[in-house]
Amino acid sequence: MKIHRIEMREIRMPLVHFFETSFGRTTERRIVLVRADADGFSGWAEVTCGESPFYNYETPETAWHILRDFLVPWTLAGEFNSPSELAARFRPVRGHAMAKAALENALWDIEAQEKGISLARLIGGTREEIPCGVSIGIQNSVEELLDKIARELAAGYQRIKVKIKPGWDIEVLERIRERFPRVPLMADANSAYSLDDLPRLKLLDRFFLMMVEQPLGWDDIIDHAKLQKEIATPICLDESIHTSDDARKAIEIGACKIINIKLGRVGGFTGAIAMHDVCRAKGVPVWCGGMLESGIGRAHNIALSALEGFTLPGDVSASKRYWKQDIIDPEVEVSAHGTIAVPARAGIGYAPNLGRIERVTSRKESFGKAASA
Ligand code: OSB
Ligand code: MG
Repeated sequence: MKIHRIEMREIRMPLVHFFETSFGRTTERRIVLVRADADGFSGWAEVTCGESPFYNYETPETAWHILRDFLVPWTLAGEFNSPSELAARFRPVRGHAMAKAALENALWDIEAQEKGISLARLIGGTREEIPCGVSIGIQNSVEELLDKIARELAAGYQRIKVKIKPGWDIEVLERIRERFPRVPLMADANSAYSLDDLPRLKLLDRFFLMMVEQPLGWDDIIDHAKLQKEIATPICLDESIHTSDDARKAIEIGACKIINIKLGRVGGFTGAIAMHDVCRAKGVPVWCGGMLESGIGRAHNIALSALEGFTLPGDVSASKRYWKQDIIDPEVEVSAHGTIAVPARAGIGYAPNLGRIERVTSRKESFGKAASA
């Protein structure tokens, strides 16, 4: 595969409802999209970082810089037998996994189109539909949160994840359990606690949560291992797991029982598949996390979730929960039993809506040569 042209663009799209975590509130997304052209095919992917360096250190601005000045020229300079070779080519750049993932994942889309198969099948995915949950942010009131949960359950979603932080945790979970005693429920703290909060974290065991996600430091596994010995609720790690080796170490020291795999955080499909394989060999279930993606990133998440080890419902849900109008056709829809059908069409299986993408673009830059034909 020889990439002859790469286009980067930034799009801006308001969320239909703000999304709030322990690190802040998002109302409008800024997303860097990458389009790579090779052999008559175009592959698309997105950088999944947030607008501010709060989930991790990447932002649209850092991704633009790293892509434009390093990753894009390196990609245009070579030929590849497989998209997985990009990971090795990108290794000199430390970190910046979300910038790397966008380019690598665009090449996976091209590879699937060249082979005439779906991206899900190309990476070894076997599922025809994936189980879906929703991640519900911190709301202005508990009543609003309870209403939202009721609506998502009525729509068919298989599990509810709520965001927690000090001041929005035990009392909120109590109210949720009062009204929904048996729904599959989990809580994500996005690193809002430390071991000093142990007495409070122990109270989580009252609620029979499926798991608590990343309660402690964003770069920690040691304290999570200490915490896991003190609580019955399974710990799921997100922020602190970047490589399959991180996953192996965390599992070996007992820092978690479940891992949330995000394509951006792990640098793309090559890293995600490796992490999935390590977890599977160790009997640790995984699920696919979300980063408020546009339809492009969402399509990649659906393909990843088709792998056998993704046994738990993920944070991959319908386009309309995020956008008035998504940038792909068709939009991602969820069935009444809380699943998304994995598309059988070649590549990511959804068509980027070029007119719509153009309308929401705020900047654009191209590299390499247009096709000569
Ligand atoms: O921790 O999983 C997280 C969104 C932004 C940053 C971090 C996280 C999230 C979500 C949203 O939980 C998941 C989604 O609906 O895309
Ligand atoms: Mg999380």
